Amino acid sequence: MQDSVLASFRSEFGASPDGFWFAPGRVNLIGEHTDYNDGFVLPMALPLGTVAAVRRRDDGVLRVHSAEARETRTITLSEVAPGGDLGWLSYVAGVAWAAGEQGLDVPGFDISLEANLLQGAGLSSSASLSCVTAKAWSDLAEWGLDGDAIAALGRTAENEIAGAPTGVMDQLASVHGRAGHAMKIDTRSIDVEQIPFDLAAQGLSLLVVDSRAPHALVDGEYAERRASCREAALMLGVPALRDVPLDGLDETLGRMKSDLLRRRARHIITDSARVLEVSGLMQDGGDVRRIGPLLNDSHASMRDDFEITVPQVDVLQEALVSAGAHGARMTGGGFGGSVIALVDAGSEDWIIEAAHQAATAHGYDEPTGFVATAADGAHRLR
Ligand code: GAF
Repeated sequence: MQDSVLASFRSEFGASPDGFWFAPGRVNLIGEHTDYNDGFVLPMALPLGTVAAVRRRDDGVLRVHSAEARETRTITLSEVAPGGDLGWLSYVAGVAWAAGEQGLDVPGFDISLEANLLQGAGLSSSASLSCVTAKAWSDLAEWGLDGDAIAALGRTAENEIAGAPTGVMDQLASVHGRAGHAMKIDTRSIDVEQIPFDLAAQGLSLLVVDSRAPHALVDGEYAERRASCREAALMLGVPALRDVPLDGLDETLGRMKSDLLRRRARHIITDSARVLEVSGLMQDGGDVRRIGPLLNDSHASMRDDFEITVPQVDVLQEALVSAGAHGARMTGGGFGGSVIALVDAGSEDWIIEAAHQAATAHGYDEPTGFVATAADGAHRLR
């Protein structure tokens, strides 16, 4: 991608960039929607993401070329503010606004962007965009930010300027990713623990299968889940659902008046607990296949209690498990997106083929799949 990004930078801006940066997307192994409930998550960064060629300028102007959007847009940084409607540009310009709020001096930049991560696949293409921007600018404008601060700029851009009320998992994963590792993240303390995740050594692979289901109503549904979780925490008298103990959970939830909020809370509390169980199994050196049933439980919890899956995704998950996956679950925010599956190395092709057949038998779009490996987080390429 670096060559084509360089070519478009030169043709759009008539000069050479100061450097090239990359930030990845992610898959989350388990712990979904737990990040805005102060809970635990277990993502890993992908080798796929966004490459940016960037040159500093000093007139408070931002020019951005996006290969994906096939356009170049120009904006004066002082005009960026919450409540606007910048579309894809908000994930870039929003970083400038977030940095300004932190008292950082934002000089202006020319950027050319190219991504090899599909939008809408639930693999955090937007976090890779905001984080590559924040990382490049921190280096070029000498802000000297650490990983947590870069992730925070990306999240503020998404929350305040793009208007997506996300938690912080995706940005932390995009920044802190490490090859061969998954990250157990405590989203309350922002403690990131790197956990070795070498599937090949155990004869295993992690498949990512994109359902290609359209993301209808994503923003509204996501915000609605956040609101339900807040309401459930209030009802239970805790600062966040993370604070509800797993011991005696049925009894605790039984006291709730609303069945809907009870189910929402049960998903968050049990999925956060599953993160601890899965990371414990990954760390004890035993057979990683043992995490399979927990992946399936997590999917059932998202389907039945949190209600963030769609039929296309449920069909895929079932097909993957029936074809021999040790476990499978939807990954990411939901309402479409991708399913991950833990499979034996060598079985990838026929398991993906089984997923194709199941999807087409239901009249759904043909899913696309790839084998995921854990890669490094945001960094300068050259
Ligand atoms: C999306 C959000 F951006 C994350 O913060 C997280 O809540 C995730 O959905 C669900 O776990 O990716």
